[in-house]
Amino acid sequence: MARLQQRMAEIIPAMRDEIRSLVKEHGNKVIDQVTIGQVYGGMRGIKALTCDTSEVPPEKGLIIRGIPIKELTGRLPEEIFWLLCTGELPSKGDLEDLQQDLRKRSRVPQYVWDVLEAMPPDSHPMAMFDTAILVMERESVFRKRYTEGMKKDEYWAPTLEDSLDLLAKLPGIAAGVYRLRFKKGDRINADTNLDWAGNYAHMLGISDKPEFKDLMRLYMVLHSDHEGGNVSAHTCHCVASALSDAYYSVSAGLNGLAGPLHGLANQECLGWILMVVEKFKGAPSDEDLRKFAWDTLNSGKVIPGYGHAVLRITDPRFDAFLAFGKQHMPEDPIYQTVAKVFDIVPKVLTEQGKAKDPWPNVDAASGCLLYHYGMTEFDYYTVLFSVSRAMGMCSQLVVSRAWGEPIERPKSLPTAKFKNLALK
Ligand code: HAX
Repeated sequence: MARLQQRMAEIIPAMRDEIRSLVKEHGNKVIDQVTIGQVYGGMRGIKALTCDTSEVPPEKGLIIRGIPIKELTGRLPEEIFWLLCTGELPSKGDLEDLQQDLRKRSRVPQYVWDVLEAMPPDSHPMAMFDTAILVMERESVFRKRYTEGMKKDEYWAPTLEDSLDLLAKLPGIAAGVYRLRFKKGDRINADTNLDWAGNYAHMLGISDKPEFKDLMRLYMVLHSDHEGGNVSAHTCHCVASALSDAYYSVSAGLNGLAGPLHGLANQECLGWILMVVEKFKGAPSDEDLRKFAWDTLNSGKVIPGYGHAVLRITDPRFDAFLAFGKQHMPEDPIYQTVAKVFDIVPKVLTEQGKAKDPWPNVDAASGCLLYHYGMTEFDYYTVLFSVSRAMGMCSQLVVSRAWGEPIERPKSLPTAKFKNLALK
C-alpha cells in the first residue's frame, strides 16, 4: 500500500468516531435559521454542508486544514493534495512516494485521444476536458468494487484509487487538449523527472522559462480547493452522494466550474483587461479606467474578477498572483493594468453600492500572468483551474466517503407553499 493510502487508513477510524459521536450527542441542536430571502437567494450563507478539507472565512480567505493559503504558496500541489486528504503536510518521503505513485498512473489511454480528436474543432476546451474525464469512467475501481459488493466502510479506498488515477492523468489530458484545440502540433511527452505541475507546464509546450513552471505550481496550489459550497464543489459532492464514482462526480463539478460566474470568470476577466489595454493603447490613466469601469456597469455587465459570494476582502490568492507579477513582469502593460484596476475598481463598485464585496477574487490576476508567458488562448484558462480544483473535489469525495456521508436530499416547496409560510 502506498503511503497516502496507509495514512488515510490510520486516521479514518478516529474521524468516523468524531463525526458519529457529534451527530449522536448533538444531532438535534439547532445551528441556523433559513429565511425566504435565502431560499430565493441561492441559499447564500445557510450552514448546511460539511467540508473538512478547507474553509473560507469571509474576512480571511482560503484556509486549508487550518493553514492560511498565503503560508502554502511555496509548496507543491502534491503536498497540498496530501494536506487536503489527511490534514497534515507530507514528509519528504511521503511526498516522493505520492509523486512516484502519480507518475505510475499517468498514462492517458489512447481511446481518450480518439474521442477528443473526433470532437468538433470549435468545441470549448472545457467541454473537451470534461468529455475526457467522463469517457474514462469505464476505468473506475469504485464502480467495479461496488458492483462486486463492498462494505460501506471500504468506500473511501477505491474512491482514493479513482482520484489518484484521475489526478495523475489530468495534466497530460489538459496539455493534450491545449495542443489539439489550438493546433499547436503533436502532444509533448511527459518529463518523468518533473513534479506534477512542472510536468504540466512542460507538456503545454508554451515556455521553457523555469518561472513558467513556478507559475504553474503556484496556480495549481492557489486554485486547489475553496470549501464545499461553491458551485463546482457542491455539485461534485451532490452527485457523489448518490454513490456515483469520482469520474462522474468530478466531471459534473467541472461543468459548473465552466460557468461565467464561476471558473470561466478568469477568461472573461483577461478579456476585459485586454479591452482596456487596446482601447487606451497601454495601461490607462486613473480617470480613463474609472470611466471604462462605469461604462461596463452601466451597460448591465459585471466587472469580471471582482466580487465574491463569500469573501469580503481582497482574495489572498489574488495577492499571491499580483506579487508574482510584480516580481517577474513589472514592466508588462497588461500586468500594470491589472494592478491599476485593483486601485480603481473597488472604489467604483463601492460607489455603485450593489456588490457586497468590491474586492478582487482569484480570477482578477491569474490570466495576465499566463498571457505574459504566451498562453494567449484565454478560452483555455478554466481548464487550468479545473486541473487544480480536481484536487479539492477528489479530496472532498474521499473524506465524505470515509465517514459514510448519506445521499443528499434537501426539501423543495412550490412558491405557493412559501407564500403560506410567509403569512403564518
Ligand atoms: N460587477 C458588477 N456587479 C457586481 C459585481 C461585479 N464584479 N459583483 C457583484 N455585483 C452585483 C451583482 O450582480 C448583484 O446585482 P443584482 O442585484 O442586480 O443581481 C449585486 O451586485 C449583489 O451581488 P453580491 O451579493 O455582491 O454577489 P453574489 O454573491 O450574488 O455573486 C459573484 C458573486 C462572484 C457571482 C459576483 O460578484 C460576480 O458576478 N462577479 C463577477 C464575476 C466573477 O468574478 N466571478 C468569479 C468569482 C470567483 C469564482 O468563483 N471563481 O471561480
